[in-house]
Amino acid sequence: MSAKLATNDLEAFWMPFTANRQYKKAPRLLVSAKGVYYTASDGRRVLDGTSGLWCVNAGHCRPKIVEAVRKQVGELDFAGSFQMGHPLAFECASKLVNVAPAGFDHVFFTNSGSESVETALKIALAYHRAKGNAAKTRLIGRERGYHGVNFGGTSVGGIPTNRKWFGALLSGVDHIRHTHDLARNAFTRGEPEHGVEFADDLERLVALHDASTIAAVIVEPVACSTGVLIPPKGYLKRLAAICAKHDILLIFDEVITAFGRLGTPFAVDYFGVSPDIITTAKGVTNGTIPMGAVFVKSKIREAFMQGPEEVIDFFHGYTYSGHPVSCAACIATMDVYKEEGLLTRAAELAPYWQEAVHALKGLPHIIDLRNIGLIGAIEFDPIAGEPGKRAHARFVEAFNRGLLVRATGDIIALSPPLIIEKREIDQLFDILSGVLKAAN
Ligand code: PXG
Repeated sequence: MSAKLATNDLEAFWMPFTANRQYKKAPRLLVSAKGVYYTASDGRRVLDGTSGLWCVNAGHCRPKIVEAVRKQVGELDFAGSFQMGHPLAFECASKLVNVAPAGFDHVFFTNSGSESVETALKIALAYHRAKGNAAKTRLIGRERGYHGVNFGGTSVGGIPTNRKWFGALLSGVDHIRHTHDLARNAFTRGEPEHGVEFADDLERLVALHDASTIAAVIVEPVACSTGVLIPPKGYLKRLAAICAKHDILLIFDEVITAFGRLGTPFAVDYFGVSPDIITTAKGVTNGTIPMGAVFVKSKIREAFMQGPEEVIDFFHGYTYSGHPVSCAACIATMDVYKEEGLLTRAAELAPYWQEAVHALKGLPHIIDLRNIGLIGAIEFDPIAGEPGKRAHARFVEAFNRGLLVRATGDIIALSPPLIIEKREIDQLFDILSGVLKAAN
C-alpha cells in the first residue's frame, strides 16, 4: 500500500474503539510486520509490545502459517459446517483438544472472541434446560470484565463506558465485584496476596437470586482489557468451589490468556482451576485469520446428545464456523507453538520480565506496577477530570519512539509476542522508561 493516505481516504473507515476525529488528524499507520517488529508507514521499525491486540503470540508473518493459508485458500476456499463438513475442521478440533486442559474434549468454532462468549453463554443456558433445570437462566459477570461487544458479552461485561450507551442490555444478568485493590496489593509481583474473599461475593448473589435461577458465571482468569487485574491468590479456586456447590457453570474467558500468555498453555493450567467451558480466539490462529474456539467438557456436550439422533442438537452456529482457511491457519499455528515450545516459553521469560516491569518503580505518576506471565501493566494516577489522558499521551509518545503499547483508562498494558528475546525486552523497557521519564 502507499505509505501516504490522502485525508479524505481516512474518512470512510469508521474505526473501532477509536477517537476517530483525533486519530485522523495524526494517523498512526502500520504497513508490514515480521517477528516482533512492525514497520510504520514512514519506514520506522516499531517493537510490538502488545502482540497486535494480544493475538500474535508467535510473532508476525510466520512463514509456516502464511504458507498454510496461501495453500488452503487456493484449494478449498469455503465449505460450510451445517450438516456438511470438510476434513480440516475435524483435524483442527482434534489438534486443539490436544493442547487444551484435561477434560476439554469438544470444540465449537466461532470467528472471534465476542462470538465465543455468546456461544458459551448459550451453551450454558441450553445445558441447564436440557438437564431439566429450565429456571437456571441468570448469567453472572464481574465488574470490570470484558467479554467482547455483542449483546451477551456487553451485558455480562463490567466496563461502564462499554455498557452505558446500549440500553438495558440482557435481562437477568448480575455482576460480582472486581478484584482490584491497590490499597492492599499495589506493586505486587505476580498474584496478589489479598482478596481471596472477593470470591464470596458470588454467595451474596446466590442469596439474592437463589441458585435455582443462576446458569453460569463468566470471568477472565486475568482481566486484561480493563487494565490487567490479576486474581488474588486462591480467588479462582474459591469461585470454582462456590459454582460447583450450587450447580452453576463456570466459564473462563481465555480469549487472551489461552495459548501461552501466562507460561502455560491455558490459564486453567496456570491456576490449577478447571471451569466447565473455556472461550478462546486471538492466539488460536496467531491473529492471522479470524477464528474463535469454545471448549467444553464431555458432561456439557453429553447433555445435548440425549434427544432423537435426527434432530439438531444445538441450534447455533455461524456461516464461518470451522472455515477452511481459519482451520489451516490454526493447525499451522499449533504446529509452530509446539515446535518452538511457545505455550510454555513465557514461564522461562517471566522472572526477567517481572524485574523489568518493576524496575519502572519511582518514575512519575506511577501508582502501581503488576505482572503475570508475559503480561505487564503500569497504572498512573489520573489527571483530575481527564481520565485516560495520561496513558494515551504515553502511548502516542511510545509509538513515536518505536514501541507499540496499549492504553486502557489510566493504565498501559504490555504483552509482547512470546518469541521475544531478552535483548528485545531490554529495548522495550529502554524506550518505555524514556517515555515515562519525559512525560508529565
Ligand atoms: N473476551 C476477552 C477476554 C477479550 O479480551 C474478547 C472477549 C472479544 O474478542 P473479539 O475477538 O471479539 O475482539 C476479548 C477481546 C485490549 C483489547 O487492548 C482487548 C481485546 C480486544 C481488543 C483490544 O485490551 N479483547
